[in-house]
Amino acid sequence: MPDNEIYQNAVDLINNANSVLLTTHIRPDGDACGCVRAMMEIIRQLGKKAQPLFMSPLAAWYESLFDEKPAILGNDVEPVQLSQTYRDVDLIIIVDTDSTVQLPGFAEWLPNCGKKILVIDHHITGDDLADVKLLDTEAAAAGEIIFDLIKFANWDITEHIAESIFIALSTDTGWFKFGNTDSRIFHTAAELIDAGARPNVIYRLLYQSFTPSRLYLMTRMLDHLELHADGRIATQYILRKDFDETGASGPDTENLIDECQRIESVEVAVLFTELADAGFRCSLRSKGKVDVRKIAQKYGGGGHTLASGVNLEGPLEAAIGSIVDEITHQLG
Ligand SMILES: [Mn+2]
Repeated sequence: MPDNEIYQNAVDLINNANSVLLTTHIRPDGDACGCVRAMMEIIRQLGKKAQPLFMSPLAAWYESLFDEKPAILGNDVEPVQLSQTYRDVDLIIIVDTDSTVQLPGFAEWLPNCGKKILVIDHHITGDDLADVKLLDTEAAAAGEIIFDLIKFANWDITEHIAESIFIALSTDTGWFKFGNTDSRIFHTAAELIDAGARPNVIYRLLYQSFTPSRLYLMTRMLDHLELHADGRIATQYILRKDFDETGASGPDTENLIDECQRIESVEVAVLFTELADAGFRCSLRSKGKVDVRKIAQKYGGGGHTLASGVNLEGPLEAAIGSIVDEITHQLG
């Protein structure tokens, strides 16, 4: 845990604020959405105004956590309108990232926005966007840091807050099965259950709420599965036409990459998703032997040792070839 002084600085920033804007990285996952929702509740509970702004659309199962559809940059608010739209905001809280490339159209506004900035993050890499940064790289999820902050500040953990943080913890650990699943996360989870989080309800929301379109998208992806390097690397891809023909959307790809990890020989799973404008989003997952963050970083991306992502230009065959070469190199 970082030292108490930084936690106190974060509490002071929040106590001194009247109106808070909350955001997180593009393609928000469960940790990102759970943290935004938890912090929103905390701030409203303190009698202050809190509003979320996301960099890209939320998956339906995360959107359902919010009473009102949260604003999306580029859809509901244009980057040039940020100063005007959020003129009464005096504090910006950014969760689960401290990286400019993860906040496209938003990060550029920060240096001259004239507002205090609090970052709550557990990633090793960062761009020093904050006045105060709560960084805990040992935390399995940013939600763990928010939990520590709430306890430090003695704020109430309502059922909603417990549920939101439980979503953050459970998704960043792949429902408590990735290598980052430590005793701390189970202690935290236990406290959240005591505070009202219902694991069975959350499990159903997260993992048993597919639309038929999403399942059809998964079958398309599995049709494109290919094994390399004696079955140690699995590559898959999803093209724009797969989205169009199945009726699925971008957020529907979440976690689909993990399916092929059921194959015993697979050490690294890679999913290429064709982007609407150009190129591919390449997501990487490792069972432990390969540090996939290094590979993502080499091409300008980032993430964790076991889960990372990077945008690559096409053509697809060339992108697959480069990534497979990088992984093969590390596998030795
Ligand atoms: Mn996270």
